Amino acid sequence: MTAFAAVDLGASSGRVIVGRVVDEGDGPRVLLHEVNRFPNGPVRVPTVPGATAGAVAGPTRETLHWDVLALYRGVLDGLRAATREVGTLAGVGIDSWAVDVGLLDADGALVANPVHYRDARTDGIPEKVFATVPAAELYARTGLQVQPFNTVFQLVAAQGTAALASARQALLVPDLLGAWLTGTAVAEVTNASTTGLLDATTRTWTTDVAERLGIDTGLLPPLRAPGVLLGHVRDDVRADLGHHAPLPVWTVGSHDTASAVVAVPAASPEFAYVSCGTWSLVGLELDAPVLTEASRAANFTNEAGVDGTVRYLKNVMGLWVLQETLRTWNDAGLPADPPDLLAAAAQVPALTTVVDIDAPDFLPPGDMPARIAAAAVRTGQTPPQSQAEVVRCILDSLALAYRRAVRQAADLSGRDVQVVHVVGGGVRNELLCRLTADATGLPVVAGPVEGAALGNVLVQARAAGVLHGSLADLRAAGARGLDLRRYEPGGPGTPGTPHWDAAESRLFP
Ligand code: ADP
Ligand code: LRH
Repeated sequence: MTAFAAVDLGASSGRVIVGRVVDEGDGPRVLLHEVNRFPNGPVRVPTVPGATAGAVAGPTRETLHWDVLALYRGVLDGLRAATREVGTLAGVGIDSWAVDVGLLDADGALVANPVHYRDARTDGIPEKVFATVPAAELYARTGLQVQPFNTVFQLVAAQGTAALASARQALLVPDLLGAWLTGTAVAEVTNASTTGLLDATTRTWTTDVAERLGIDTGLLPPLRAPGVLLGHVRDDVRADLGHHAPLPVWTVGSHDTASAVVAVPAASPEFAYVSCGTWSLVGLELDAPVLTEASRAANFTNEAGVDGTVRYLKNVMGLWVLQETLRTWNDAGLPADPPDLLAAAAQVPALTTVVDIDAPDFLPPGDMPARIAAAAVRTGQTPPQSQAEVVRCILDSLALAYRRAVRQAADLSGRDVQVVHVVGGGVRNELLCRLTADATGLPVVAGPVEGAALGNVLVQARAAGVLHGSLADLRAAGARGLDLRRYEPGGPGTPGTPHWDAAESRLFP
């Protein structure tokens, strides 16, 4: 038995999970055990006018940040617990949400808490960037979807700030934590592919694009593939963890979605996936990027996967909308118990109200029920009235968006899709899984819940020489330990695929 620690930082919680690779004669499999979970989310922090002595007080601004030090503490606590549990770990791997960076100054110190990708500082920035580097040119090079939060837009938005002026290196969140553990600063390539500054074909930095945009290319660290040794945990940290043997840190698919896709328990290549957590990432695994104009118009992204694969996918707004709805109700003193609300939503007639869940209105934190009502009115529908109707509207709208994304991905790439795999926390939402099967007209296989952690462990285990072979071999090892659930179109409480055709043509004429 060999054990690894997977650090997986999602937008709503961080976790440290021990993955044991065991083989009882029927082939290797991975057993996951969570040893620490800690909350994560945006923190709104104001600037203080006149923070510099003698400065003219400017208007107060508020910025959404991540509390990265609390996350680091959660990681260290988790690694300590993992060490207590298994004695000696064969490695640590770190993955997190994409795009956001911590800036380090010339002393290597963190300049400020990383800004959260839902902050409004990038409003209007994509248009400004496209005036210098046209959108079509950027897509042809990077293959990346346009989201206001792409790192390239964040760095342009930060131009002129004191923080960026003092920065010498920009580290994506998993790379920042990896650097704190080992002292080695790199950019792991799957996550680097979400910056908008990585060439989708050569997988090298597009330094020429950065220079045209006035971005200091010195900020960009050396690139590393997933599945290599980053370094060893520094002695002082290791002593603090109580880990006596040298502790390697392996690069993994450090973009959580890249790790989640590794863990998709697909038996054949004709699969689509929904990596279903705070976001829903819906798409296909390809051998080469799709850089066509039609793909750009549909805003599909070509992110780097493990073993040179391409994650050809669309960002669907995801369970974030439900999370923020529950938070809004909770703050207002209304009932906000997820199991009760999901049970009530299952009784609401399907497709009564559907909204374009990917509309930019749903990106920032806030009152989602009010935004849903406004979206319903804009499209000539009656807003959902009861809490159950609001929840049902969110789930129907998500399933409709999954259906569109799966079909578009298949059309744009010329690939056939026979099954949809759902991985991530959304696996626990049975109603959403049923609706997804019905909307797509395809069987859904749900599991694993901790997809990113499983993919993280699989890649570490191969790097450490404990597992061997191709991505398909890793998937087979990952699948062996799983309890998967299958949903067919036309399941209980679903309207039948033709009703989704009608709803789609109504909402997206
Ligand atoms: P992330 O990694 O982005 O933080 P997760 O993969 O942990 O997200 O998924 C979180 C989501 O999973 C929650 O927003 C919630 O909607 C869903 N979820 C988690 N547990 C349950 C449950 N028991 N029933 C229904 N949904 C659940
Ligand atoms: C999901 C995710 C997604 C990105 C978003 C910023 O956690 O990494 O793939 O687009 O966060």
